Amino acid sequence: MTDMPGMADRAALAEDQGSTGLRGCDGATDTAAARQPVIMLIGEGHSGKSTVIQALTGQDYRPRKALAPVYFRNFVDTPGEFLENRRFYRSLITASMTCDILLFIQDATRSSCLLPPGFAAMFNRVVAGFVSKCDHEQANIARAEKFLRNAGVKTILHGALHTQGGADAVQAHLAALWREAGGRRRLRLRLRQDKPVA
Ligand SMILES: Nc1nc2c(ncn2[C@@H]2O[C@H](COP(=O)(O)OP(=O)(O)OP(=O)(O)O)[C@@H](O)[C@H]2O)c(=O)[nH]1
Ligand SMILES: [Mg+2]
Repeated sequence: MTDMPGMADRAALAEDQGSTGLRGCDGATDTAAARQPVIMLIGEGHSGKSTVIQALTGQDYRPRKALAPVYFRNFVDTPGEFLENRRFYRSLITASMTCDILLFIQDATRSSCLLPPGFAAMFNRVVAGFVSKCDHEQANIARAEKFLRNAGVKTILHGALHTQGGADAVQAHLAALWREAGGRRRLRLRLRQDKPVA
């Protein structure tokens, strides 16, 4: 069991939280509110999902390409294929049941969007958006935000993740979303021994 992907990280996080581990919740129930939130990333292939996890956890996160959600610390990384093929939407919905916040990722350099209109309404969870690759010379942030809003996203998180200040801003925004959803435990995406990003 211990060499299953993500198991060691979940155990480490659970130990750090002083809880019995990550569990799914239905809204912010008492048990759920008292622990760290689980954040699921949804976005097309190469949109920057894994980079977001790397930046926010300060870890060299390198998932293997797999057609399954990957659990890492507070995060659930999903394959781009889950968005690219509507047959997999059910898998996204199922995976979201164990999560508290969904983060839709839209690549600012892309002139198209795979998130269907009103997609956020399919999930009974807090949904936020994040525009990736804002630093890219071909980035069009306004266009990416429009795509996210068209997908039903009301809150869009901002922050240049390659800087410590940007990562902190995104973490603060996620923490605010978690508090609004009823979470009582302070959001902490890095474990005590983690080093900050350069
Ligand atoms: N310039 C720039 N490049 C980025 C940014 N975020 C991600 N990238 C690059 O985009 C590519 C894809 O990033 P990933 O994080 O692997 O994307 P992903 O969504 O996890 O991709 P899949 O797992 O294949 O679905 C990598 O080469 C990253 O270095 C960003 O904010 N700015
Ligand atoms: Mg990835």
